[in-house]
Amino acid sequence: MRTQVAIIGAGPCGLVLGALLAQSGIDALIIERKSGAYVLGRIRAGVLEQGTVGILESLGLDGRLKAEGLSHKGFALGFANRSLRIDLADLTGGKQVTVYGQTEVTHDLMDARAAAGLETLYEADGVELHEFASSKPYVTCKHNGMALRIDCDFIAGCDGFHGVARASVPKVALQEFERVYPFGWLGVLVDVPPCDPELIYASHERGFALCSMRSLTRSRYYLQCRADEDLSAWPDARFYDELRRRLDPQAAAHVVAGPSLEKSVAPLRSYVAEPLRFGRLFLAGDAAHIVPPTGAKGLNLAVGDAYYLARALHEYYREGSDSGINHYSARALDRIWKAERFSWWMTSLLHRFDHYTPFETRMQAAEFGYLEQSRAARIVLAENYVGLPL
Ligand code: RFL
Ligand code: PHB
Repeated sequence: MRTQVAIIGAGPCGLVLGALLAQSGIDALIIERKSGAYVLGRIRAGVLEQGTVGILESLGLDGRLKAEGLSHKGFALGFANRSLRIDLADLTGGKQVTVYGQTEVTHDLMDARAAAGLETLYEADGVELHEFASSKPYVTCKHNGMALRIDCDFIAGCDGFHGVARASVPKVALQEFERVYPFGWLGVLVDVPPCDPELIYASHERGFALCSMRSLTRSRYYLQCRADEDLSAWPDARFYDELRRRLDPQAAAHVVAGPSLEKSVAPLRSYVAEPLRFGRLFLAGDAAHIVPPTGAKGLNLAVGDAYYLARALHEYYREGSDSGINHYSARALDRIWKAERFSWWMTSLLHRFDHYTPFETRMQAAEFGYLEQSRAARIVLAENYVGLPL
């Protein structure tokens, strides 16, 4: 087989890249290890920045997003017994975020791709990347029991943190930056109305809690937990008890308990690989970087990378210029590091760290007090949360 761009991974990054390339008339084939149903079964992010919504709009993918997505103009930060509303719209000159699940974004992208007759190879086994240091890279895999070779001009590694693309790069060519946090998030998805119309990020001496949602009838709750937490130790009743203890009394009183549709533990990690280009291979999305979910940046960064990469490839194919592909890595990394900083800061402010000394705990309290007191500090938080410009 032959294509111009072989995209590894059909998560949001690979699917958005595929859609943007199709819009530029660039031929791409997506190669995904799992089935479509499996990809849609993963419950992940829920908050879209305005820039992400804009990209989906430009692809004509905003029908269901506009109808079913929830506009959020603010959220609450809880700290001990205090609560502070971050008025995003007021602090950013009218910007907001949209609550619309990653599952739904992925669904819309998959439907549009199928309707346009664009090809995705699902359940591709043993994907391998070859010769990307040369001008004739290719990808091999097994699909429906057949060995395939896909010749291409470029390979886009959009295959997530545990994918094959980054692992194919010689170690000496790659610089890695990492912080693994000593805790995880225990998440529950449940068909009950959210306890508050807006998200609540709550810092508590027992640990962090987040009240989020997917719709007006579906809630998503998280609790800070051990990184190796045993799910079987968390029947629903224990989860809701613990959640209520970590929230202010008013929010706690509004938590409606219900049977969990999904329950999982996600580890928290900050990670960046540099650079993002190796000859004719580009890394994008979680394949290139991970943020802890506290700032709601993971999905948005993945879409941002896809946007930069699509623009670079548009310049290459449509304008005959190498400039975009030469600058992709630096351009994307500049924005990635700022999102890394924000996600690390918000994680550090709101979680309980067992190794913190009383000094560091006081630093968290001082940071929160400063946010309460200073509009400038709240503006910094708000402009990062709604998303830095693309
Ligand atoms: P994805 O979504 O991981 O998609 C990568 C795709 O590549 C496929 N793949 C391969 N395909 C072919 N060959 C191989 N060898 C392959 N190896 C992997 C995978 O099957 C998959 O379909 O990466 P992408 O597209 O870059 O998108 C990134 C976002 O998914 C991610 O940043 C966020 O979901 C992160 N994240 C969260 N972000 C938030 O903002 N809020 C959250 O609540 C939140 N929860 C989460 C998360 C990430 C999690 N992971 C990665 C374990 C919860 C979890 C559990
Ligand atoms: C979610 O709804 O899953 C969610 C929302 C905000 C975050 C992280 C996760 O910061």
